[in-house]
Amino acid sequence: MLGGTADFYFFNGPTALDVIDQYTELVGRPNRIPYWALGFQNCRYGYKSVYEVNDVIANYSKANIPLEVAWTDIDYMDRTRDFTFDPVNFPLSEMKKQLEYLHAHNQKMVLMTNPAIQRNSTYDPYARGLEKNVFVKNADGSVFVGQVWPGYTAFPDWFAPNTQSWWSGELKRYFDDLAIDGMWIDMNEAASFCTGSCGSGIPDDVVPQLPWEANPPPVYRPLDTGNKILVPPYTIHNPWVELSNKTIETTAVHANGVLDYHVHNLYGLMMSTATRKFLTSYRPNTRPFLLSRSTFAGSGALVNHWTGDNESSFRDLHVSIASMLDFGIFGIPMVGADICGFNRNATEELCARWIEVGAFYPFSRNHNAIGEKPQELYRWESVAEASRRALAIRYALLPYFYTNYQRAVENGWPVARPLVFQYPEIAATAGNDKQFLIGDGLLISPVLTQGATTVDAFFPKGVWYDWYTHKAVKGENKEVTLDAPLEHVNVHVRGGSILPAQVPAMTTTDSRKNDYYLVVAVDEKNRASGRLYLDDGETFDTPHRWISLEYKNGKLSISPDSGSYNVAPKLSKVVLLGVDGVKSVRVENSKQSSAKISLENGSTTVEGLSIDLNKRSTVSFK
Ligand code: MIG
Repeated sequence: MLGGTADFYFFNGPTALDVIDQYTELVGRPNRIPYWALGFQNCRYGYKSVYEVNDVIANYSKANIPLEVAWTDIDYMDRTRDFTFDPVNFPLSEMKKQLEYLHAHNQKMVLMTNPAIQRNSTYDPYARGLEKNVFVKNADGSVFVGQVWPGYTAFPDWFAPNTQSWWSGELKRYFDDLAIDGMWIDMNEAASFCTGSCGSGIPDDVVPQLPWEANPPPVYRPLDTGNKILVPPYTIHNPWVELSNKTIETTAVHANGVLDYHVHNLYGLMMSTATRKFLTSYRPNTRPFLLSRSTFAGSGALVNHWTGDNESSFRDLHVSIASMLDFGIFGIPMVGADICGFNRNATEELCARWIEVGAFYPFSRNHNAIGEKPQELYRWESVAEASRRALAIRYALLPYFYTNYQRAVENGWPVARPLVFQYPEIAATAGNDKQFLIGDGLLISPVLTQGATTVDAFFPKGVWYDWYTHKAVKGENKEVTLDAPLEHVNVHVRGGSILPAQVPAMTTTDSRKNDYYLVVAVDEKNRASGRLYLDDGETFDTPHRWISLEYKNGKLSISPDSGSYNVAPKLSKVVLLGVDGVKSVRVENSKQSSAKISLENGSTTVEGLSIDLNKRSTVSFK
């Protein structure tokens, strides 16, 4: 922000979650995501062909690692132009086959789209855009020229009256070609390779050779310091010297003469609005999935976010936690960093440690830069094993993630939360950026340093149960050293919470068909509670149902509200953490004779139940 008039809003809480609730009430609640968006996703920049991506898809399944979404970066485009397909390496016919294959296996496809449009009169999206007068201009009325992947480019001006219909028209043609499941919008700051304008008077069809090599990094211009729009008196301490470096210039002009200077930061938000508008009109009752790099206050209502080009380093693995938590505060809870890191080569150890964190990012996607060593999760045995284990927890807890996401949609409450939200009175939690909670019941304590095989994890007061062993850790507001061999991530359930789960499968669609189970973790008073939210996970006007879960005095009450969504799979298992010595189980008034009870490390697992979740029921444990 460079100055101007600011309106301030104060949110009085009193809790952190209240503040986010109040803030998102103002700027817009997070968008509803399709259920599949919670699955694990794979991407990279630099896949050479559709066939290579086919192999990647097959290799995930061979390695028994769940893959929900196959992403392709700008590589699929013909000379990196939007809405086109490389006829040799990514021919449309083969992309269609890939999409069919994915859909037949309950998997999805997401592709990238950039805002910058190649200036080439034979490129129809540009020609149609010129005709409809949709591009950002220079002060003299000519089209503002930047440079992105396809060479010299024009930028859609989202303020111009015809831009929405033009953009929707281009996207419709593209979707009619290939009915992809979601969109990835990038470079929408908007990024450009020039320092501000690439120059005026460049004729339309001059196509510089394709990126980087032919176009060395921009030379700094002599600054016209007298021009307060180009060189404002209060700058943002841009380390690259000039404010308009590598972006649309502040002197560029939008519709009605609005200077870019005043609206620069809205570019990604407005592109998000226009793109979402298309998606909801193209598929009216389907929740779109949209991922954007540039966001602004209110973006969460439209899009989801990844944290941009990080580096394959332990430092950036660590930083990713704070970034994720920040975006929860900003009202964009569906967020994650590039798993295993984008720039630079990931090592086996780093990648294993990263999926152990990334399996719990609300948005969980491995992404790599062009030219870096492959880092798909099956590339190393230890990474594959770490992935299978961590993703098995994620997939088991999909109902819990989804329930928490619905809390975000209704109240803004982030899915991934810092410990301090839950324990504001414990000062030591305030600076903790090494652990995080999913909802209020699951604590992730990952390894973030190279070579470590233990982790010092902070446990707030209360009782915590190890996900795997069920053993209790007594929280004493101090750190406890936990074993953390390479393929293992420490995950604890907070005593007092009930986590709804489902037997995990290889896709979210298949997981949704499996039996439910509950992880009931009792507190010192032998009590626990939780909720489960259910709907079809796809449409806007779906019926839904909230189910309250409560455990006390040895009784588990399952109380669905009057919602009309009916869930088919039954509740077949209850895991009681911190409850020992159970000898018999009774469901309502009928004897559940087939129930099998097993005891381990102070926990009780009851299997063989068949409880209808659409009806109120109680289960008593004696
Ligand atoms: O690096 O499209 O942040 O995720 O792979 C410049 C290529 C352009 C930046 C994105 C990154 C993506 C890449 N893009």
